[in-house]
Amino acid sequence: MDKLFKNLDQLIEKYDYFIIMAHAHPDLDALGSSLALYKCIEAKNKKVSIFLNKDAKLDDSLLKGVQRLDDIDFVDERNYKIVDNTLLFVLDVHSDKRLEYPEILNEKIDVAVLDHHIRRKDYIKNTVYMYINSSLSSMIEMMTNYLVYTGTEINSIIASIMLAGMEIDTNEYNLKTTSKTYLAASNLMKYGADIIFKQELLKENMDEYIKRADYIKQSFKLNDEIAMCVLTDQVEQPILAEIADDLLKLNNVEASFVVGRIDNGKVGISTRSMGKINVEKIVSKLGGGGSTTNAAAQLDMSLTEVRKKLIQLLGE
Ligand SMILES: [Mn+2]
Repeated sequence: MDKLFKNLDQLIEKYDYFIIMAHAHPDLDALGSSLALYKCIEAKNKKVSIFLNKDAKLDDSLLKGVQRLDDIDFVDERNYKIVDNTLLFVLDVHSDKRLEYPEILNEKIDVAVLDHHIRRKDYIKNTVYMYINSSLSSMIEMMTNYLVYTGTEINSIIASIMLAGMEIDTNEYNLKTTSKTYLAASNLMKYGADIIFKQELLKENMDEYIKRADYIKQSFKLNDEIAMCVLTDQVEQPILAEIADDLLKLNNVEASFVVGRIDNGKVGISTRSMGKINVEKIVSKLGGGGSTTNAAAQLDMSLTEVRKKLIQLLGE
């Protein structure tokens, strides 16, 4: 990754002011990696802001983190300013539609993209720099390495946020986790990550937990290996993914398929696999995508139709 870091050093050298922006509905990987990049830029005596609407309805864990940060310059759509020689760093996302504030791309501004998601067709065009490495566990793994490379120090609050973010993105060190991921975690501990604060950040709402447990109770096995859950309530797509993750933790589940109506009026599918069953292959037949062990789709069909179609595909 040294080549990437050399490029980042050169980019930071070239511009005077930086805005860091991640995806809409930011998570701890988005925030944690933004904070690390912020500190690296600041250490080079350059001006930098993180674009995050602190008044927007933020995820609980994100709010707990943001509240503990005092020396970070946050901007949002109401007060951000673009000066001469500004670079927009886009982190943890590379599709224009998924940006926290896509309208910023209409400004005359240079854009650099750093991401760890599988490359999509609707990536941001005309960037001055783009680095996408979907084999990386998280943006935090990338940015922890950049902290080490540049010798930049961070405080215990940021280190804890980063450790929590990496734990979420790897699904507790199960997904895309390599020896380098653990090395990054070890480095975050060296920076003073606090295990208690990290646990605070990862605590979840009891009602949401019970609701998810209810859905899991309604799940059924399609055969010896596949678990399925069909949600009758309308939910947000991340809930489908969380249930799919939970089902995969159970004995004799090689793959999990979760289907439910989501907020945009479509029917969402979230799938997870231990590796033996290629869920991407199945979901791609319905217009979705992802990786062999983690894939999703959104369809303009009724819940019953999707369920039927999916069971039929799984039967093949
Ligand atoms: Mn991420």
